[in-house]
Amino acid sequence: MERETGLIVALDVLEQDSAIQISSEVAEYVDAIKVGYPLVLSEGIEIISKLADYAPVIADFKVADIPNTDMLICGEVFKQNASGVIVHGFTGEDSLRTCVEVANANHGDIYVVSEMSHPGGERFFQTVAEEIAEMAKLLGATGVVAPATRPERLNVIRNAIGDSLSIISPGVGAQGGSASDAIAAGADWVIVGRSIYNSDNPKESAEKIASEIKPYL
Ligand code: NUP
Repeated sequence: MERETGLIVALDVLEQDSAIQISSEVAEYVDAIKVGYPLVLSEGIEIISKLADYAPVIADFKVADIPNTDMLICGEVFKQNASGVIVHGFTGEDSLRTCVEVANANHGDIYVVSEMSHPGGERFFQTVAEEIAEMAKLLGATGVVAPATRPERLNVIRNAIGDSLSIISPGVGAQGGSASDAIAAGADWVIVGRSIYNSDNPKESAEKIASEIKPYL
């Protein structure tokens, strides 16, 4: 994924019309569109290839299964023209290795969750976040997901992996994190959902966040 704006929009809306409308409005201010279970369960997996007309699509399925099942899931996602998939790392090396292999075969990206952004993410993830991030690096993942809600933790994760992996960072706006603080702490992209898709003017909101982070890129 090319970094131009440093912004990824998370489209957790439930209707295709709204997803397409918002995508067309914000396309010039985002480097990717992230979709997850809410939209895909509501409108079907084909929504991924439809949105790929507007920007690269990252499928946030937090894949977390045995290698064979992970292979099947990632294969279906890349068939839809997704550019990347978000997976979990706590399933261990064999599962993650399989996801990376499927991504490589499809010229796609794998992003591994290191520490989740919500308050509950502190309890279990914090003890293993760096180890998961290091494993992601060792196995050739594209990047990791780290919390904009805790820039100091994001920075610890950045230091653990160095500069060769990307960090994509959710938790900006609705969850309380700041876009520019996250980029300054080491994120390459921030992921923003509700603050864009629930705003009165998604285009203006995306433009505002893109201009806030521009000096930090
Ligand atoms: O740790 C994570 N936190 C998080 O919010 C990992 C994620 N993948 N996400 C996702 O990012 C979450 O599921 C949602 O799609 C998006 C953040 O949305 P919002 O809080 O900006 O609305």
